[in-house]
Amino acid sequence: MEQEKFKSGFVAIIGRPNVGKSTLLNQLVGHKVAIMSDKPQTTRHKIHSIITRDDAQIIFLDTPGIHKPRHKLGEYMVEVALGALKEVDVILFLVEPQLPGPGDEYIINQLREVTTPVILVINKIDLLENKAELLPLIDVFRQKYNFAEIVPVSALKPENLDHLVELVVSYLPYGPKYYPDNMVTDRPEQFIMAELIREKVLHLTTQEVPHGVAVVVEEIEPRSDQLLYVRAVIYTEKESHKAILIGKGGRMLKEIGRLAREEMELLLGSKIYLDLWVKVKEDWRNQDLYLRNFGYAG
Ligand code: GDP
Ligand code: MG
Ligand code: K
Repeated sequence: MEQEKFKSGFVAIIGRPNVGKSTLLNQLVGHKVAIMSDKPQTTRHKIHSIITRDDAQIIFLDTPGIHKPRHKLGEYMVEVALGALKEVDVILFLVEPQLPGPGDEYIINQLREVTTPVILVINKIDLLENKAELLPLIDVFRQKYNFAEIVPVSALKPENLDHLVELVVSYLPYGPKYYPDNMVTDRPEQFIMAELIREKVLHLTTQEVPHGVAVVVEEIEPRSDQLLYVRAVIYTEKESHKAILIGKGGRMLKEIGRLAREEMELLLGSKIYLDLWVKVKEDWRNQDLYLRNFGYAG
């Protein structure tokens, strides 16, 4: 492929919580980078994942969910998401195969401020009993916004994802290969480790605990050729949550640590000693200082 024919660009994936943004990213890139959970709002950071082909490089941002903010962290998340939309070449707007709800309408209204081409991705079509239901749905969405394309897919199954990638590439400008071929993310290991631990917390705990949780990897130190020492802290807002996270006789924390460690070892290909702590920081979500400490701002 001639250099000047190479295409490259940035793609933002947006949509209500739980529409399948992380699942789509993981499926497209084929590596576990974005963090999945069955609870909403697990993705707080922009995650860059990268697809490199002979003719193109697509760099994906997994933006935080755009929704009406309820606290400072929420405001920051919306800001990040909207800011990202103006810098990208293509926006993938994910919805479920249902009539647009208030969450979708809110995002569509935000999109009126950007000129970037928006591809509407109707995800989870595997849940439809009859694919003919798609046609009236596509019409409803078409009337709400001037989408560049409308593509039904299943991120999970997967279905129609190759077509989606082709469409994305068709909207990319000619440009350089920004990242080396074998790179799938530009996030440091520290961040990915913290997200893996947070994912385990989300999976193993219930209801009120997860959204008040942040994980910080404070230290990574090779102890030998084969062993990496990692110290991480799970910050929570309440003593009662701390008790849940530690569990009877420390069982919950052990289980979180074991599952996270196993995945880190797979990811990094080395043995890991995970030194995992739980600490209480009251109301951290409303304090800018803590947001900064946790890497959400600045
Ligand atoms: P996000 O909040 O938008 O990042 O959504 P996730 O990727 O975390 O997915 C939320 C839930 O929807 C998870 O339980 C996924 O397994 C599920 N999901 C995602 N894509 C599909 C799909 O194409 N079909 C079905 N049936 N479920 C999906
Ligand atoms: Mg997500
Ligand atoms: K989620």
